[in-house]
Amino acid sequence: MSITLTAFERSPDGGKGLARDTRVRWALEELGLPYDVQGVSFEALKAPEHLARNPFGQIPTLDDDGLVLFESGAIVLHLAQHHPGLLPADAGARARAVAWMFAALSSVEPVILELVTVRILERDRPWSAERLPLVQERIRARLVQLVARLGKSDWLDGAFSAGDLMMVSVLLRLRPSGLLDEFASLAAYVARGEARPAYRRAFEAQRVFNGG
Ligand code: GTB
Repeated sequence: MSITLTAFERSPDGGKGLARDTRVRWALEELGLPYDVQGVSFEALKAPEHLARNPFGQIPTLDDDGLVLFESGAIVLHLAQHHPGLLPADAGARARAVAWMFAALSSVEPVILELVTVRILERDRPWSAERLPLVQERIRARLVQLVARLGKSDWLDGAFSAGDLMMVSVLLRLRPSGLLDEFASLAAYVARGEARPAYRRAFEAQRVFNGG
């Protein structure tokens, strides 16, 4: 069995774990699967060899014994479906865990990415300052909903699952903004994820890889 993950040759975050290979590394560590990492330069991302792996010229991609996948969500789902540890055995609970993965990627991550867009990419636009509070309010609205659902539970639906792995990975992007700390139960939820030995191993591996 041979698994190769692609990651930035050197992540612009300098090893803070914000690039999306970290969530795949985390899944691989949770599942106890050995893997290699191939660093890809920004130039090589858009070259034919990598575009054959990912049509959008992005990382991460995964080569699992010749099966090449892109999209971090699809990669984590593939791994979780083929190895025990990240999806419950019960069919209903399994479907709900997958729903939480999709929720993280399509209902929570997009509003969080808007914050990156307005704060960094659109920083110099005249309307940027006016747009920022709107984006922050949209994020808060989602976080309030997550707080309500999480309640006093450790994880979103029973035992830790790929749904939590994805949700924690997405919420981590918020930490520098201070928004996460406005919601103590969510901050604690993210901290529980980060405290998992598999997350620590994944974080450390990407930190070393990126010279952080
Ligand atoms: N939907 C895809 C997935 O989930 O796999 C999105 C993949 C994606 O956005 N990949 C980014 C990429 O390859 C890296 S993770 N970008 C290069 C390009 O598009 O040319 C996004 C990212 C990049 C950098 C930081 N950082 O330095 O803080 C954080 C997150």
